[in-house]
Amino acid sequence: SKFEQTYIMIKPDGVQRNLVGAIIARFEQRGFKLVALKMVHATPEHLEKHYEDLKGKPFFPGLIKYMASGPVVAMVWEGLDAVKTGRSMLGATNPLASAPGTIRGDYALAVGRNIAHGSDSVESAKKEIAHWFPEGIVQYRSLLEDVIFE
Ligand code: DAT
Ligand code: MG
Repeated sequence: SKFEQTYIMIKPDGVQRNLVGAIIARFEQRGFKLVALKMVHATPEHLEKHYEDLKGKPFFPGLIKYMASGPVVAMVWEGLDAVKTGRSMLGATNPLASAPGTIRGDYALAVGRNIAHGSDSVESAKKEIAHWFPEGIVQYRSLLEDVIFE
């Protein structure tokens, strides 16, 4: 649906490397609508919940430490197939396999420092949006809707 939403998060390394503007610009230019945005220095507990499916993986403690090391930029982007297209814009989890032209393929080298997160399904997007934006998100009509969609 053209109102599908995905949770995109710029990780602490993306913030430190001043990539916030570049990443936001990619989503804006692709045609997505920004519906939520904030900077958060998340607690380990909050991040453990976000990554609960990965609990038990050998890299889990390091992942939580890295994600809690500084602020992240939490965003919700809306548009046609936002979840899948968001993932393809991010590139593969391991930057070694991320194509040039993707966010990870252009800006990252190491799997444990891969710049940004994107929801992997509509169902996890809903969970992640509720987890990061319990206060709710705004609703507004994009004036570009009739130009960007059929
Ligand atoms: P993705 O972020 O592409 O959805 P994921 O959900 O499988 O990937 O893993 C979450 C994050 O955990 C990933 O962005 C980076 C880190 N990670 C995944 N696999 C890893 C590994 N083998 N070594 C180190 N970090 C890893
Ligand atoms: Mg994931």
